[in-house]
Amino acid sequence: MQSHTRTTCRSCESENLTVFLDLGNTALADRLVKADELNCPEPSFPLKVAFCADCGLVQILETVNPEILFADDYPYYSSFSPFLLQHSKENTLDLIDRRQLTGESLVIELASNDGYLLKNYVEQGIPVLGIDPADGPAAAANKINVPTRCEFFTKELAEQLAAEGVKADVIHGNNVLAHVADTNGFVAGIKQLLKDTGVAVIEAPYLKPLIDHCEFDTIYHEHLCYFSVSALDKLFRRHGLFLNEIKHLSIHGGSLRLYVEPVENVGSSVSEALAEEESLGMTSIEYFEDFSQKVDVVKTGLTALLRQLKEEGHSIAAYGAAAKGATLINYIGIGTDLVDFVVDRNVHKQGKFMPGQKIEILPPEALMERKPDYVLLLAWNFADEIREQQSEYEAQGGKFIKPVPDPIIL
Ligand code: DWN
Repeated sequence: MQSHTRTTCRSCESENLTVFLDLGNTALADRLVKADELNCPEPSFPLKVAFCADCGLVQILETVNPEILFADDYPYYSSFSPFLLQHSKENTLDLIDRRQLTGESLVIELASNDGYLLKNYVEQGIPVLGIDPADGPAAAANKINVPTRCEFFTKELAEQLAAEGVKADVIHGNNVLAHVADTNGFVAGIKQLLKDTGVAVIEAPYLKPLIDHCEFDTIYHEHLCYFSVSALDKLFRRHGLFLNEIKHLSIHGGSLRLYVEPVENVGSSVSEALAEEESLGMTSIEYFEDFSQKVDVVKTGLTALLRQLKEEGHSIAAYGAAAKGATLINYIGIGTDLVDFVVDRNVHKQGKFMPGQKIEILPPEALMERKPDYVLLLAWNFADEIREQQSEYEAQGGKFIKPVPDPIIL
């Protein structure tokens, strides 16, 4: 099965779904094209976004086979972002203190990637277990002594581990809850694997900034769900878990860190967010009805800006072979007629080509070698970090373009 189109909600199984955005048939955002595949047909799948009137979950309707999305050759390695490494270290040190973790504790991370987060516990002598289906990142984690099982986390795996006496004091799950095809099974697995005194600490992009800042490029086939606090609250309660605390994070364009426990102890951070979403109307379709028009305003504005720069004789490159970058260039139609190349620090991406538009991916050094007049920030969520890193490029007159929420030259 390459993909399946749902007609019911991923969380509550309701049929009361309304599509409010259609990004068309789209290439897979993290399926970078190899040089010897440039003339081969590229798989693409529908990318429609719907709202569930019964539980409020925003979701895409197409489920692409996870084996295609995440298994072999998955190019995303978390450790290529120094900001993300620091962000994760602070999170782990805070939890070691809050939960008084010791050598008798166990920390499990779901979608543990290359060990970027669990390594902080290993350094403190706290036992860990990583679970990630992508063979490259899992192998990289095992190489730095972060014990990692290269497989998908499922309710069945949770039951198997629990039967072996494996129970976690802390379960991490960063940028994974939105990715799993079996949303309910995944949450039920967390419940199965968590000690009664344990906590699941989950990070996921937050729906509110996505809509407020028109971050439509963060929509791609890996991201099946786009979470509001109210939709998350209903999802966890369905499985005897309680969303007791949230923290708002700036990472990835605006995320939530969720603290989920088997005991109900809902704090003000959650009750305030639920009240705000209710008052804003995020629990009804009207909140989303003009989003499609907002997206087309960005499409028109960015296309006009890039075309004007090209007509003025300027050269344009892009920074960040990000999944979000694939959505942006493919929905808007930004090809090699406008952008000469993309740069990215991830060596696993260099030498390949962007999905759909097939723009070549080079190391960041190409910016100083080729000195494009403008660089489109496809990884706009790391703008500060990238501009600091590329300060010499800007000092010599290079300019960055931020595509969302409004296309601007920085
Ligand atoms: O959910 C997901 C998010 C968290 O990460 C995954 N499904 C896929 C991925 O999405 P993305 O590729 O849009 O995420 P990033 O982390 O915004 O991508 C940034 C890209 O930019 C990476 O390819 C790394 C690269 N990069 C770089 O070249 N130089 C990043 C930084 C910070 C840099 O300095």
